[in-house]
Amino acid sequence: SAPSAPATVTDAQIRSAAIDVLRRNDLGGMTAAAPDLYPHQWSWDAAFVAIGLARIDVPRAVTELDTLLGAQWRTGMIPHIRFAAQGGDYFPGPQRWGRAPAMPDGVWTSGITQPPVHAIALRHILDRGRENGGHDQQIAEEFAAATFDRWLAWHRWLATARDPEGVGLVEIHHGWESGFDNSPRWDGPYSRVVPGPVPPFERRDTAHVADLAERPSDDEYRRYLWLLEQKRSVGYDDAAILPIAAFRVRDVFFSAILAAASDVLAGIGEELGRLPEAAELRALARRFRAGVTSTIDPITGLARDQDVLTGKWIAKETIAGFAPLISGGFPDLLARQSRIIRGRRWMGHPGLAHPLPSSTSPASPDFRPCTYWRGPVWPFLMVLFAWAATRDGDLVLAKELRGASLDQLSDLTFAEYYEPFTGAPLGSRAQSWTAAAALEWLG
Ligand code: 9YW
Repeated sequence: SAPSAPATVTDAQIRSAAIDVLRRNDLGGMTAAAPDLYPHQWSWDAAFVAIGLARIDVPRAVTELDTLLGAQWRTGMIPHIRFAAQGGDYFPGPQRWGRAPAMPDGVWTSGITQPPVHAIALRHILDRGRENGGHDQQIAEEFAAATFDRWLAWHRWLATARDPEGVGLVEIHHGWESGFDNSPRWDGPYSRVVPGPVPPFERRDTAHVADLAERPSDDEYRRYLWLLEQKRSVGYDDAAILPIAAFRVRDVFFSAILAAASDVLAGIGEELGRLPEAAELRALARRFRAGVTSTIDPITGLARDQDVLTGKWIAKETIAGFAPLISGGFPDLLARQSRIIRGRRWMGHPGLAHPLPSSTSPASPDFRPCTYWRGPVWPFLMVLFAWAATRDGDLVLAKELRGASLDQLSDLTFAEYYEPFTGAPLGSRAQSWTAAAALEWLG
């Protein structure tokens, strides 16, 4: 497959192709994460989609987040999937997840969560609305004021239900909650999951991709489904799952996002005059930033996850190791991480088609160039890293990420993920958050 597009592709062509992808994936009030593979709204995808939409249509960006909020559980949790009413073909679908007491009436969702990037998207919407002024500004500001308490409830739920001991790290109960489904980070914890009986299943993802080596194996899938059954067996109750969960991992990257997003939401709270809540969010940001910092491996300089069930650190060489670049932290830590990510095990690896950090280091024994979260480059993550780098004044890193990512996206496939060495598009094509990334880069 062709790694790079002809040099004649212009920014205007990238923009119009990206807009086209988002239009085609628009199901009404929500954007399908991908046209065939993921025909529903995914939580963290929706946030990145909103960032991209805010560049072209502020009211539509607001709608994206509003629809997602319609799926928020009574506990405050935002579920990882809001199923489209028209029921696109996806497994595990709404029947497999079932209903839970905390699920909103009349809405079908999954029963697990995903990283809380939403406040960052809300900030982007506000900024774009204010740049445009007029109706866009009014809609964005009204939305922020009207929904502040719901985002606050979301952050509070994560800080309590998912950090019951107050260590400053969010625990996840399923690899899917991380958004890094089959990352080598989860190999150890999954290897200790002994799946109980799982109702028969037929996967759908494998029908949509050409090469099965790009997807998780059936054995991995059985464990994924067992964790779902465990959650379902307790009605998705946050306390009842803790003593029985076969997978409990403190996810450092998720925690870093919570830290960053809590600071952003605090800033919005301050603008709204919600000072006690803003102070609470600042304290959350500090707590989770400190949690992230506490995981650093002194030898490698990378952040680590922790398996709650064994108490052990998980030290895999994945992009999640750069969690401090997302959460922010001490200047010397950020400078060290910026050096590492631009070094030869990452962006500076000599074999890369584009100098971008891959999901797993090409220098790691766990690296698989075509397999999902075990190696390929995920464009939406580049936007998150560049946003955080800009926040922390690392403009060189932000600029390098933007340039290389735009080169990659000029193949106009807007693939779900890319082979790092050849630059070949992999997984789904016309993936919404990839198109959104292009729009954000183009400004
Ligand atoms: C799945 C939708 C989702 C992303 C995840 C990614 C993948 C597969 O696709 O998950 O079936 O949920 O790992 O981060 O949100 O794009």
